[in-house]
Amino acid sequence: MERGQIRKINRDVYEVTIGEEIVMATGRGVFRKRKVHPLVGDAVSVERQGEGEEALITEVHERRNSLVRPPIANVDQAMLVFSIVEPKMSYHLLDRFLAVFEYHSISPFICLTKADVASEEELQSVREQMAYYTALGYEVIETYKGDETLAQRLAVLFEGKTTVLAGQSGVGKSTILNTIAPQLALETAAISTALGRGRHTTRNVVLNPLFGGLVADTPGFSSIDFEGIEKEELRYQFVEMGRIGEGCKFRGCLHLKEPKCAVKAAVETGEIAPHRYAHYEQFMEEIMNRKPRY
Ligand SMILES: Nc1nc2c(ncn2[C@@H]2O[C@H](COP(=O)(O)OP(=O)(O)OP(=O)(O)O)[C@@H](O)[C@H]2O)c(=O)[nH]1
Ligand SMILES: [Mg+2]
Ligand SMILES: [Zn+2]
Repeated sequence: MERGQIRKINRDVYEVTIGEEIVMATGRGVFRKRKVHPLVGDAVSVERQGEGEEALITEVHERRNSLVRPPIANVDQAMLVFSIVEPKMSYHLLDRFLAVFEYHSISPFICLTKADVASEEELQSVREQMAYYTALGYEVIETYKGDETLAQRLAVLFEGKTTVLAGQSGVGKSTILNTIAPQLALETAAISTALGRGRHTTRNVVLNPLFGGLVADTPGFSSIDFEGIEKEELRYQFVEMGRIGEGCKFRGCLHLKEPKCAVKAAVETGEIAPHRYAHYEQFMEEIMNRKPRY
């Protein structure tokens, strides 16, 4: 029995690295019955079979964390990729990503792309907004096509960690990885103007060794649900609310309609950005209206 890690999945075949070696493997038959779904990032036990045969994954080890979208396990941090121009920057999606990754204890940071094709106004507006997120403690980096300083800047952030890229199709996730690691030669494609959205060029989640850590390129996605986040938990995923909410009159204050709410007072003074609070209210409503899963 050997231990390895799943780096890529193609239908029912798992690419597992065992030390320096890459081995193709399939899952045990009982996985299906027991609803075990191995994910990229999973630590697994592998049993080699005869010559020319695929190895067998016999066990999926306990996960530190896992996501449904993108499907991946055991990650340390997420690089949330947003394009300033096309697709347009969405603060709703940014706050959604931040809440979900915070909930899973996956440290998020923000990477803005396409600064080369943004207008002065667009750049100024996004930088103003980002000052708020920087103050919350989130690292924000900006990049553009052919950015020669990017590798150096990301090496520091990626070193020794497992990082997942997250963002809409067409924001430039694969382009970033090609810029900092041309040997990966990932496929990229221009956004289809007919549809006004990306084309989902990247089809699989793949973990690539990079800068002494691992980085996962992922297919683009433009929504992520709050599966697992309860209405009492959401407030702690907005980092400023967790802190300011300690001043609320009621211990269990959800910062909605309760009297003497420190969070609502902070929205009034502008200490909490109104758009952040509006997103909190929207996400709360979504969670409260969620159908129970039986
Ligand atoms: N001008 C400019 N174009 C960029 C930049 N980053 C990416 N692009 C272009 O945007 C298009 C989409 O880039 P991709 O890297 O394929 O996007 P992706 O996020 O990997 O998309 P999916 O794989 O579909 O999720 C390509 O035509 C890139 O050349 C940038 O910083 N500036
Ligand atoms: Mg891609
Ligand atoms: Zn409150």
